[in-house]
Amino acid sequence: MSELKIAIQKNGRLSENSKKLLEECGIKFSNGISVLKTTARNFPVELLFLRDDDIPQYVEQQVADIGILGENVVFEKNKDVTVIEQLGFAQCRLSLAIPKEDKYEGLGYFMNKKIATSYPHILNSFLKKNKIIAEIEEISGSVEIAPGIGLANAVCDIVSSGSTLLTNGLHEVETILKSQAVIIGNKNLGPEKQEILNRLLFRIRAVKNAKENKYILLNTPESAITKICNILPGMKSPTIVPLVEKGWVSLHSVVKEDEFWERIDQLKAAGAEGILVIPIEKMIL
Ligand code: PRT
Ligand code: ZN
Repeated sequence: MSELKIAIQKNGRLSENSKKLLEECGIKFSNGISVLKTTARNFPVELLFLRDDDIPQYVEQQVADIGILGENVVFEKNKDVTVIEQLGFAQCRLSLAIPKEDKYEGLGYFMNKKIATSYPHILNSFLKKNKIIAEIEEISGSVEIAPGIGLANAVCDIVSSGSTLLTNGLHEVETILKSQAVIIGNKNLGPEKQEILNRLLFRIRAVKNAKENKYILLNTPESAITKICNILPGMKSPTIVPLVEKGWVSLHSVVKEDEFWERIDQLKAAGAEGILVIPIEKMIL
């Protein structure tokens, strides 16, 4: 039986989270001596360790069947691959930044300027779309120092906290794209590999759903049940278990992580007591 070949970043910001995600899906890897690839012990996948920049090309050429990398690199490389799933980690943005003492009144600032970047393709499309004529200076690393050493007037670079720009005397003026880690795939996977991929995606979604939700338990007087159920729609509808104390119940449900604090305030106001919030390990919808 063939294996699904998964390309992940060998060494960098995506490596740990990519491996962790597969491990959370219950996939165990043998610690082979090869630094290039390893096979899973309990699932038909093989891991290839590559530079992130090479992953789109290798997936296009089916050296790997799928790959995990940042959307920024997927768009920049512009290869014939499909984006299959967003993974939620390695969130960042590709932005334009200029010296902090410069006044900024819109994209016209960049007219006839020189912009340093490692993303010439994305930047070029962005400038074209906005009818800005500017020179693109392609550099492979330390883009943020370019204005300081007189190589360019501005930069187009990846930003996360913003502190790199700040320490280099730059300020962010435009966001070109928002990015996160994604799974890309070859467009011609055969039925056997597609079946393995479907099983893998089922597990990945269960892990993702679990992270995005919390299990919540609370005590409430029976009279407040309807009100509380409206605040907590849950997956289907909440579970209600009677308490020994008459007129009271324990109510169990699932709440989305990003709505969590807002819902808690509403629950307290509705009369809920003894609220417990528990992480969910896997969630199958
Ligand atoms: O060796 P290889 O080519 O595989 O790795 P790489 O050096 O090209 O990439 P790596 O490991 O640095 O990043 C991999 C991916 O992580 C990127 O393609 C993005 O999708 C994502 N990511 C998330 C980031 C950042 N956050 C990030 N902050 N990639 C880079 N940065 C850098 C940025 O270039 C800048 O220098 O961090 C600095 C900005 O960070 P803040 O927090 O100071 O704003
Ligand atoms: Zn890279």
